[in-house]
Amino acid sequence: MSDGDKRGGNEGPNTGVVVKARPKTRKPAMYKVLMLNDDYTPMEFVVHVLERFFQKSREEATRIMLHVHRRGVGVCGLYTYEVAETKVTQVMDLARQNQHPLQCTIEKE
Ligand code: TYC
Repeated sequence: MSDGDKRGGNEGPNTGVVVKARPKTRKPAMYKVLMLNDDYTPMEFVVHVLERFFQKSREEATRIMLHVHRRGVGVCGLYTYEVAETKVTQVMDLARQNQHPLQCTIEKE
């Protein structure tokens, strides 16, 4: 038997313990969807948009809309990039169809 060859023990590199491989993963980057104030879009339309595309209750939607109205900008939600992009497109499409100048943007968290 060679020097490093210790048979019969239960220590060393081959003790039958299985350790699952745990490849490193990364949390996806998150993006805020921001709503911008303007002087023309009706308040009710903004509340509707927040309910329809951001799953807000009427109370929460109203709170966010009033925040944007008073402060100029507000957060609608936090999403992965593709979801955030889709929300912005949906909001801007509906606003345009209704001839409202409502603007929405994305900001990295
Ligand atoms: N400022 C608009 C008004 O007085 C209401 C409004 C709120 C518009 C939020 C856009 O993102 C907005 N009719």
